[in-house]
Amino acid sequence: MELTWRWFGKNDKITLAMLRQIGVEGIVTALHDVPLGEVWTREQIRDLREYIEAAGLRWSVVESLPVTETIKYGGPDRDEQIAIYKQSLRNLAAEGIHTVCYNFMPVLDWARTDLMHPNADGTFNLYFSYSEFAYFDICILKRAGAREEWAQFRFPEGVGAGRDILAEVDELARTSTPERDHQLVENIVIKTQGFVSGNFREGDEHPLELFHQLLAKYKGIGKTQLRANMKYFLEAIMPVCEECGINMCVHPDDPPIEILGLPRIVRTAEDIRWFLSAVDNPHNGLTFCAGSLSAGAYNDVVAMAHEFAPRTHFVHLRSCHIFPNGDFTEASHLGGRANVPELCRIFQRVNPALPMRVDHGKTMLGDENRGYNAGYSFLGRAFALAQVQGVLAAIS
Ligand code: DNO
Repeated sequence: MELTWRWFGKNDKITLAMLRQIGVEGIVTALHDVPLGEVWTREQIRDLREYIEAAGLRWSVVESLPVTETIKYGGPDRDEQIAIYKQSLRNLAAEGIHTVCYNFMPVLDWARTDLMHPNADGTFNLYFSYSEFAYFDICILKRAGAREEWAQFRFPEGVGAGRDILAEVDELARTSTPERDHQLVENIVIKTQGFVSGNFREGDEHPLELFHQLLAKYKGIGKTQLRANMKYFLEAIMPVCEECGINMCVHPDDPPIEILGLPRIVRTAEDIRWFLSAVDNPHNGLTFCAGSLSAGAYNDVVAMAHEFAPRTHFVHLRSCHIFPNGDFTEASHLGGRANVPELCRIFQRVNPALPMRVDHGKTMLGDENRGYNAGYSFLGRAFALAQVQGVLAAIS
């Protein structure tokens, strides 16, 4: 596989020169400064591509070209937004970039409740607690109907047996402080979303109001409608992808559960089968995010890799550990549920040129003081990359 790295542009504290030193070959990035819904111009793309190439690297994958909410909920201006999307795809292809990652998660991109969960060895990982997320939903966001929905919530078979989420939420409500509430909002809305989604930004003063406005757009939209909207989008862009040789690869929902009363449609093998066959075109493919998929107790990640490798255009290597109570954390890249070594074997065999990035990494050895984006440490990711390089060497 091609060894790539997610880099956040010219202001990233991690420089391209540093990445050369650890064996990175390709860069995964986006035009992070272009506001949501605007065309990525050829000039802007060329400028960044040349910057990357001047450092001896190549721009391998776009992550992400954002699909605006109106396309997801099917708003009145979605065709306009799709036309803009197509133009950005044409411009990317004209500059030689042919792999485009995106997601179809409504409102919230990825979700975690704790970004600095301490491990016994002194490192830190990302963590998702169901009760803290439910507490955010019910007591901080105060979403209408949230308590009733959480009362109905069932963990997948094998985890979370006997857990009473509402009792835990009430206990959190009793013991929480304004500082802890603030931290939870920072974790769920600002620090995880700010650098990836474009819906929320560092410094937003009223993130919860914005949250409510976005949630309101999805009133009455369930799984069937969201699927129809994804199909509409994919059918509209496929002719451009064929003409320009662009491979689209949707990122799975992270975590692969329905949250905030919103449908999520890229969670399971059945979901992936659905969108691949609904628009059965080789340019319509998957970002195989082993981390996101392994956070779902019902997902057999290795079996999914066997099944979906032929339509996988980009791989994220990472692995989650699910605790008996259902919460999950991000495990070592050689541990957890995903079985990264076996995934490397599968993808390496199907397509040795497939771009792969190690996804997230522990925060370790001083990463914590450097102000990196959540999950995107330098030493933690470099360590994981070295582990994967070793696995790949052993395989070949
Ligand atoms: C988080 C990421 C996601 C991902 C987007 C792709 O670390 O995996 O933000 O980049 O969902 O569109």
